[in-house]
Amino acid sequence: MTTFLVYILMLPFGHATLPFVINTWPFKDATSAAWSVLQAGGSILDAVEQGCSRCEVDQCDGSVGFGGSPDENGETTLDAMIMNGDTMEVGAVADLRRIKNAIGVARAVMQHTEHTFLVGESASVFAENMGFTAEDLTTNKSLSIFTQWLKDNCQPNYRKQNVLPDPSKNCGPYKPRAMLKQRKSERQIDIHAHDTIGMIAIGQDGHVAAGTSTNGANHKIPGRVGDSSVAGAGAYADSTAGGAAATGDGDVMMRFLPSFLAVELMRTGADPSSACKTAISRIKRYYPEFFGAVICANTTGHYGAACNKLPGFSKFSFMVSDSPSNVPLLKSVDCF
Ligand code: SD4
Repeated sequence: MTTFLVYILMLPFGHATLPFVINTWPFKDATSAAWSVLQAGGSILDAVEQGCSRCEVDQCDGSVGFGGSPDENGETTLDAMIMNGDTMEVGAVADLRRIKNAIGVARAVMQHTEHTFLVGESASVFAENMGFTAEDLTTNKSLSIFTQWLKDNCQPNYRKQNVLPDPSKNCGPYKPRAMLKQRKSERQIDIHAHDTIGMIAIGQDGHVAAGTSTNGANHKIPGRVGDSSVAGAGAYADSTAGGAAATGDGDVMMRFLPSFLAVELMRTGADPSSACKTAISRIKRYYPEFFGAVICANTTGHYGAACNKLPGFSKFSFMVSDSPSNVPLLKSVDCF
């Protein structure tokens, strides 16, 4: 009986008619934007790019696009990635400065270079040369988040306790403190500060594309690259198996390549829900309190999601759109 109940709670895994779009969080305008591309006969890569772009313009939840997650210097920097599951090409950018359309730059990396991943200042110069507009990503909101953080003595931050001055009470600059036993960090993760858009589009013929866009983590250390821009971590697409995308505490999640793992599990026959669940379980084993969720979809239209249950995070919402629905449908899964 217990087993049966648990099984019910782990559902839904759903089924959509091809083509369809699925994305993390209730970012329905992004779903609509991607869906419109597919409806108009556009490519799955265009759908993913347009869907994620929409979130960048809308500054979804403040954690995608400009004006969110100021780093330790108060600057917003962006991470994004796009993957073609037919050719296994990837375009990615991280620590992108001054350019709002990060997923567009990621697409340009894929389309116009033999590289996979450009970062930092040089990625911004590349973007400018490709015709993207350089502008300030700071807004009044990101400035006030930053100012408040400075007033709070730079709390919380991402430093371990083995630096000086004591990072739990002081701002930097920090230097290493020799031979100190590490205390576990008591950093409080604000789950609302982690809402990457991760999107998978599956075409009529079962071809898969996936992508992500985010401004990363509030008060990150300048130079930090999150999971979203890393293929296999933030998202993965393989038209012979399926697609997956992740959201959450990227510093932890990227160590486990959860999107790659989920796609590989689907390749060996796992249904999308259990593939997502195994990817979460793998991380949980080492970091039981990590914040994160994964969405998974296979080439026959089945999809699912899983998330790690935490106080204040017991359900994870995501969006799906296909032709029978024709509007983005809000789905959710119980975390475990
Ligand atoms: C990161 N995973 O940079 C991203 C942030 C995020 O939901 O919110 N994901 O860690």
